[in-house]
Amino acid sequence: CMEKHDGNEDNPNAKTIEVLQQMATYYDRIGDRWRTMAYRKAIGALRKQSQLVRTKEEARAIPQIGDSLAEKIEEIVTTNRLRKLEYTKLDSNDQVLQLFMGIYQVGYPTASKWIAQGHRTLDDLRQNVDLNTNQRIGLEHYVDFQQRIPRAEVTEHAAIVEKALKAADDGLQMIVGGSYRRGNKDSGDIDLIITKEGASLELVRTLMMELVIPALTDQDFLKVKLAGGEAHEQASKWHGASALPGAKTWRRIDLLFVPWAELGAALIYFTGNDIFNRSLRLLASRKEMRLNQHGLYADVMRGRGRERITDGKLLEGQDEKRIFEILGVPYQPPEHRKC
Ligand code: DCP
Ligand code: MG
Ligand code: MN
Repeated sequence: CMEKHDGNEDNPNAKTIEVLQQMATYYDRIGDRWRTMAYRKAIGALRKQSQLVRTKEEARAIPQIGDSLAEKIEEIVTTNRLRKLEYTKLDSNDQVLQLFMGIYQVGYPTASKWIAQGHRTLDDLRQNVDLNTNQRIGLEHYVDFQQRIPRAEVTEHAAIVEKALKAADDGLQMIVGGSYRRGNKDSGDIDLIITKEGASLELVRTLMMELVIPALTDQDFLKVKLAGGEAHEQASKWHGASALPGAKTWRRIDLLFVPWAELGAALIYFTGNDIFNRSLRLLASRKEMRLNQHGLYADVMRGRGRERITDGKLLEGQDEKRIFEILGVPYQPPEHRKC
C-alpha cells in the first residue's frame, strides 16, 4: 500500500505494531472510534522509532502513547503476545455482537444495547425488540445480505441498471465501483457510480430520482429503499436492495450520483478499498493537500487546532490519473488498490 513509500518495512517494532494493529482492527470493527484512534496513533508513533521500544517507561516517553498502551507494548515485547487480544478473540459476546452487527445499519451501540437487554439470537430480536423499518428489512434479509455476490451476478445487476439509464437519458454513464472494480471475484454489495458528461449533481440526481429509480422499481428490480435520495447530506446516494428477475435473493445495491466535474475523485473514493483511501488521504495531508470524494485541494486553511477553515483551491476533480500525478504517486490500477 502507500505505507511502502515511507520505507518502514524493517521497523524494529514490527512485532509490536502487528499485535497493536490487530487490536485496532478489532476496535474499528466494533465501532469504538476512540480506542481505534488511540491504537492508530501509537502505531504511527512506533513506526517512526529507530530502536525497539522495550519497557513501559520507554513507551510512555513517546507523546502519542498513554499508560495503558505503554503497558501493552511492554507485555508484547516481553511475552511475545498480548493476553487482551487473545481474550478478545475468545469473547463469546463478541460473536453475538458480530451476529447483530451483521444486520444492515446496526452498529456497535445498537448491538451492544440489545446484548445488555439479554438478547442473544436473531429470533430474540424478531420476537422481542421494537425494530425500525430498516432493521426489520435487514433482519428479514439477513442471509441474503451476508452472502457474497458472485462477480457475474454483479455484472447482471449492472446491465439492468445501465439499460434503464440509457432509456431515461442517453448521456447517463455508469461505472461499477467498489470491490468489483478492484477485480474481486465476489462482492459484499453492488456499487454503481452514475454520472453524465457535463452534468451537475442536481441534474444527475433529478434524472435518477424522477426517471431511473421509479422505472427500476416498477419493473420489480429495485425492491426497497434503505437510505438516500432526499435529505441534503444524502443527496448523492441511494442505498437499497435489488434482485434479478425470478431470483429470490435480494442484493444490497448502492447507487452513487456524481457530478461530471468530480468523477475522478469519486472513482478513487468509491473504488477503495477503504484503507487505500485512508492512506492516500494521509499522503495528501502530508503534502499540504486534501483529498475527498469531491476532489483534490491545495492551500487548505487551518486554524490553531488544525481544524479546517476553508476547503482550499481545487487542483483536480475530474481526472482520476491526474489526481495520482499531482499527489506524486505512481498511478495504481484498481486491482492494486488493496492494502
Ligand atoms: N469507502 C470508504 N470508507 C468507508 C466506506 C466506504 O472509503 N468507511 C469507500 C471505499 C470502498 C467503497 O467506498 O471500497 C465502497 O464501499 P463498500 O462498503 O461497498 O466496500 P467494497 O465495495 O470495497 O467491498 P464489498 O465487497 O464488501 O462491498
Ligand atoms: Mg461494495
Ligand atoms: Mn457499497
